[in-house]
Order: sequence, then structure tokens, then C-alpha cells
Amino acid sequence: MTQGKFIVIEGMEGAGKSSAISVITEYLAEKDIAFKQTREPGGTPLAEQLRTIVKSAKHDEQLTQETELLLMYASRSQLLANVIQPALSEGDWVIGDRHDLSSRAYQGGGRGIDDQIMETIANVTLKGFKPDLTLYLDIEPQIGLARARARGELDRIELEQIDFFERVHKKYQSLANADDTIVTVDASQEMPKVHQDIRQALDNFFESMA
Ligand code: Z5A
Repeated sequence: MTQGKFIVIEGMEGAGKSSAISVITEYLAEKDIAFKQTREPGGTPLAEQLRTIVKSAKHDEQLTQETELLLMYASRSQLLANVIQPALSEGDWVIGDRHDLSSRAYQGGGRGIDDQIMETIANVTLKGFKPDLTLYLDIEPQIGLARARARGELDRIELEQIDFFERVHKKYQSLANADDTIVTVDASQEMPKVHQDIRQALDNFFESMA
């Protein structure tokens, strides 16, 4: 059986990941490709509990940045072993709402955790596993945050100051520019144009596999 492919959608809050995922699911359905959807942090019963911890702004004690980092990778380890790899082995495709690039951007860029430490933890957890294609929705933090705020209550990370999100954004852009499996989509455009660009990136990906 042919191994499935892992496609990840990435970007800052309010970038439009939710509707981008619908575009990808429609595209795969049109091609009769079976797929599973995941999200990070989360995606397994245990990883969803870790998600609740990292997103809650209501803890009685401060979550240290090291704890935050390790919880992100603990969640990812559970998801990879229990959902992503089994699905890919069965020939299903997997569409991920965030993956390792989020940790590199938020914990590496935003929190300022050293690249070498990030690399070591990623290697221990993922053992070289990486997505076949990542679609990075690029948005200026101010625009994305305004969209996210208009939607409702903010989580613990969304309550960070703007300079934190500027660092996350910068890191996302530099990592995306350095990796040809990551396609940057301008998420500040009108939604139909964003969706057209996503479909174009998927067309290119399928052509590259042919
Ligand atoms: N995190 C981390 O720190 N490290 C990690 O390793 C991982 C995650 C994996 C997870 O939250 C949090 O954990 C996240 C990063 C961190 N926190 N922060 N901050 P999440 O993934 O559950 O939530 P999110 O990233 O905050 O998702 P979101 O805000 O739901 O983003 P979105 O899915 O991209 O947004 P959306 O719902 O698709 O769009 C937001 C609104 O904008 C909505 O009303 C849309 O209709 C509107 N929108 C979208 N696109 C457009 C365009 N093009 N024009 C106009 N309006 C638009």
C-alpha cells in the first residue's frame, strides 16, 4: 500500500486556518483521497488534555516557558504515534492544523528558546519525521489578532503582547523562506483569493508527485 501524505496548515491566529482546511478537504475529496484531520496541540484524548492546559488562562500558577515547550512536544508525540503515523501507513492522507513549525515559531521565535534546544527536542520527539507539504498563511500580527479578537475570548497565548507576535511572525517567515516544502500564502488577501492560492499550491504539489 502507498504511504499517505501529511499536509499541514500553519499561521498565526486569525490567519484563516479553519477555512483553509475546508479548501484542502474539498480538494482531496474531489480526488477521492481518504484523509484524517488532526489539530495541535491535541488530536488524541491525552493530547486534548494537554491542549486544555496550554490554552487555559486560568491557572493558579504561572506556566513556565519550558513547561509550555515540553507540553507542545508531549502532545505532538502522542499524536504522531497514535494517529498520524498509523493513518499514513494505512494509505490515508492527514491534514494537520499546525505541527512542528508552530513550536519553532511560538516557542523558538516568540519565547526566544534557543534553536539548538528546539532542534534537540524535535529530534527526540519526531525522529526526522516532517510534513510532505506545509501551507503557511502569512498575516501581519495586528490584522490576525484583530480578526481573532472579533471572534471572542482570547486564550492564554493570545493574551501576549504585540512584540511576542512580531517575533513569532518573523520566525515563521524566515523558516518558511528556508524550506521548499513550505509554501507561503498571503493571508491578508480577500478570502476567495486566499483559497485560490491554496488550490494552486495543491495543484503544484500533485504535479510534483506525478
Ligand atoms: N501553539 C504553540 O504555541 N506552539 C505549538 O507548537 C502549537 C500551538 C502547535 C493553538 O491555538 C495555540 O497554541 C495557538 C498557537 C499555540 N495560540 N496562539 N496564540 P489554535 O490553533 O486552537 O488557535 P489559533 O491559532 O489561535 O486559531 P485561530 O485563531 O482559530 O486561527 P485561524 O483558524 O487561522 O482563524 P480562523 O477561525 O480561520 O479565522 C479567524 C477569523 O478571521 C474568522 O472570523 C474568519 O472568518 C476571519 N477570516 C479568515 N480569513 C479571512 C480573510 N482572508 N479575510 C477576512 N477575514 C478572514
